[in-house]
Amino acid sequence: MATFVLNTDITTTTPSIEVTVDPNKPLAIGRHRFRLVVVDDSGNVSKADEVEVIVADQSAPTAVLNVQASVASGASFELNGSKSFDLGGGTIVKYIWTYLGQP
Ligand SMILES: [Ca+2]
Repeated sequence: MATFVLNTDITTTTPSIEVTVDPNKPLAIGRHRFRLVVVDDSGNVSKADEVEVIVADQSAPTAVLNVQASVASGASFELNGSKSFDLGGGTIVKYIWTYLGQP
């Protein structure tokens, strides 16, 4: 477990490391780069290897549809999806409405 700070080296004697992310401070959506340099027991230092990982919103949003319980015959009314929400760092950008007829 390690909390990485931008451009700050972390040294370990083990060959793997967890990038510990605070769920309340997630990495931004998009590409993030990491670098590894290794040193042998004679003190020889490798060239750097770098990778990119893509942090993506992989969670589906949740639709929440509200409407008043009853409306007068012939009156227009509003459907409201503003309580819908998205997790995983994304935002809702489209609402798709469908009339399904009478039950
Ligand atoms: Ca999402």
